[in-house]
Amino acid sequence: MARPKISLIGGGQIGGVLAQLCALRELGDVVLFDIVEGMPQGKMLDIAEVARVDGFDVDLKGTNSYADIAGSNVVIVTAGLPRKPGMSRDDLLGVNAKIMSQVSEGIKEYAPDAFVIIISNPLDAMVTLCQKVTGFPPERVMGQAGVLDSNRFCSFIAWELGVSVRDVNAMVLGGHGDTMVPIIRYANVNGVPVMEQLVRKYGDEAKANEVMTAMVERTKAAGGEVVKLLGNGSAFYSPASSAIAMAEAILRDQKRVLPTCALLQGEFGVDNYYVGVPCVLGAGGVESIIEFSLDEQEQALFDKSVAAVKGLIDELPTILPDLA
Ligand code: A3D
Repeated sequence: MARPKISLIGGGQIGGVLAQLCALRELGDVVLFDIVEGMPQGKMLDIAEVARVDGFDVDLKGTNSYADIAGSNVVIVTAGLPRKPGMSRDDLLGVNAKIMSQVSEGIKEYAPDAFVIIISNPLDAMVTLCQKVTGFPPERVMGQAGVLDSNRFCSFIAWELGVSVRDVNAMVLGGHGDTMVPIIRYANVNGVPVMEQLVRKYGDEAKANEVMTAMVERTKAAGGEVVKLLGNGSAFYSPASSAIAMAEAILRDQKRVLPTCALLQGEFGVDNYYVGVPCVLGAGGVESIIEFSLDEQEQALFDKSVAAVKGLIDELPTILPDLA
């Protein structure tokens, strides 16, 4: 039986890690596309030449031609500029919208049956644009942000409580920007509420709230924290691993419940906008959206985050006048 095929559009920092992870997990044959000549070919040769040590049997190809992505089951897009220290993700809209438009045309022409996972920023706007240009059904076009944002939140909780991060469950909803919404109420350690653990640890509700607020704020600013430390470029290991979890859920029909940037059609009171919500990912892509009641404060924060995404979407026709 033929192996699945995964194409990675953008062979930069995240693209290279994605390619290596696909190979290590034997998710399928991998094509790495970039406009820079030689670079994707070099990266794929480098990874392929250690297959014996790592023990994988998949074909790896670097390319500058969209024709090579034909027959892809999954396409993951990282093409576009990353931010520099001091920049917000939204500052990338103008330049990355033009790149995403070209990339989406390539996917539409050469991989018309693929599931597409976008990583390029500003995430929610780039996913919206890709869906519009490809015209693919919304369950086949989604964005990675929530898996990473939620993992960051879980990591901070685990470090604070001194427990394994594998036992922490906490989610971040909304747009992938400064207005993202970490959900405190359902954060738990194997079912035990995190807030209760913090109150027990500090013996004081006010201090527990202060510690939680600091973790929420750190989560919202976590991408920028890495950008500042790196000095050049943004996080790349963590977004790659997060997108691989999504791709694997689809390719192996795992029905994983992962925070995904998906098209809302009435869910959470939002009509026709892409934002991050818990979704079931399986062989059908975004198979369903898991809706639940937000309290008044959470809904207000979620609405604010959706409004920020809408603001970016409204700017797209100015950048791309041909966009219907
Ligand atoms: P980088 O290492 O610069 O790689 C981007 C690649 O895109 C480069 O190799 C470019 O040559 C390539 N590229 C540029 N234009 C095109 C084009 N028209 N067609 C194909 N390839 C092109 O960046 P990176 O890998 O660090 O980041 C990629 C994107 O992911 C950026 O927009 C980041 O902001 C974004 N990002 C998202 C997250 C999320 O969690 C959503 C996290 C971190 C970074």
